[in-house]
Amino acid sequence: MATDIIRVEGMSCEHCVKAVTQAVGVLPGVTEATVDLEAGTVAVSYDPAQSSLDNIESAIDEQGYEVIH
Ligand SMILES: [Cu+2]
Repeated sequence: MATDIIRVEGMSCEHCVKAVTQAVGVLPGVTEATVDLEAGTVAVSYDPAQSSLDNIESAIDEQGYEVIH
């Protein structure tokens, strides 16, 4: 199990929180996705054998938010 904190730009309201939480939450192996709106971060716990950090970042990107490295 891995936990990563991903910085995301463009999340501004509860709609964004829901969109990102859902998009990440449905990925295989993801057990927890928590958005911190104030900090602009998403904390993700996942099984690296099922989803990679790249997959997770792509899912956030597809929702229209920018992942910051
Ligand atoms: Cu929003």
